[in-house]
Amino acid sequence: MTAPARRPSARELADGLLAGNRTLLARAITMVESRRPDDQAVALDLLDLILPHTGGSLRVGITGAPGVGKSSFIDRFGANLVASGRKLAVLAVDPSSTLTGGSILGDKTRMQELALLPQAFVRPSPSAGTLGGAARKTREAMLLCEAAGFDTILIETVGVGQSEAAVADMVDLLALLLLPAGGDDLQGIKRGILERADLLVINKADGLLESTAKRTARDYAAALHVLPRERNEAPPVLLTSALTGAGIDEVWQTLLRLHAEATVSGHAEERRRAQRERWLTDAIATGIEEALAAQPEAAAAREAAMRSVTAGLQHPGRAARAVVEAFLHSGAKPSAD
Ligand SMILES: Nc1nc2c(ncn2[C@@H]2O[C@H](COP(=O)(O)OP(=O)(O)O)[C@@H](O)[C@H]2O)c(=O)[nH]1
Ligand SMILES: [Mg+2]
Repeated sequence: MTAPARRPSARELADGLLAGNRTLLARAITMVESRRPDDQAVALDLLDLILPHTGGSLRVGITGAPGVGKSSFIDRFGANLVASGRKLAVLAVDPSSTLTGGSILGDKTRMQELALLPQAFVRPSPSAGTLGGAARKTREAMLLCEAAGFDTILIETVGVGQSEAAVADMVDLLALLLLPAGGDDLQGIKRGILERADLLVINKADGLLESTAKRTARDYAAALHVLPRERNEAPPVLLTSALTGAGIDEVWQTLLRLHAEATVSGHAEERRRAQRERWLTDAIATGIEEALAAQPEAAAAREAAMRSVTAGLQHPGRAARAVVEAFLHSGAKPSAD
């Protein structure tokens, strides 16, 4: 029996990944995703060390319904980026992929081309137990990839519920992939995500579906014009085929143009600032939540409150007050990390 590998220190991980060591990058991401308190302590130190080397990449979210072709698209798109000299990291957050036993088997095979390239790094993120399937630590993983020298980060997320909103909160640009189909009803796509997408891509615009795809693009373009948006401009609608590669390069050119415009207008920096703010707010809420759960009296008070609120005996505001009181008077201390 071989002894388990010694846990690397934050310094070793930082030095290794700053030097571009991919094995240590992978271990660092595992460390950051770990729920073990000793791992979390190392992860926080590691993030302190690498922080000055982060923020320099273009961060792009790729979202859309299962089967729309996100992984296939990323494989093609990513190969093009690498060919043009970019260093690409792909973080795949796809609960449907993890169903097959904790690994992203389906995507791994679909990102065959990319996975073989030394300039690309493909990493599935476990999404179990997180809000809407967005990985709990995708933001941290993204910073680690940046510190390791990747200048382009793609985050694949399945377009369900809150996961796409969570991803929109961590990227510079969000591309929404759609299928060629009756655009009349907007395919049941929620308005929320249409309002947040910077770019719409009708994928599978090939073979028999090509003319349908064109019509779908027109329908969306028309619908987007009447949709209220944060910024004034409606997002571009493009056609691609991940099968033939058609339109893939135009997606990249469009993303670069949108990013250049957002940089000039100040919108890009404003978006990152708002994202850091949201991240801190989330981290504080998570920290308090964990501290509360770890404190027996407060946890018991919460259970009692939950029972009386769900039974309709107390209104949530009053019950919450009791939980907070129990917590504050419990002398709870945040865990040492
Ligand atoms: N005809 C056609 N099929 C595609 C295209 N892109 C993906 N597919 C197929 O659609 C299926 C789902 O693709 P996948 O990339 O796994 O979708 P994801 O779930 O969104 O990641 C696979 O069988 C792909 O081969 C495309 O552009 N054209
Ligand atoms: Mg996929």
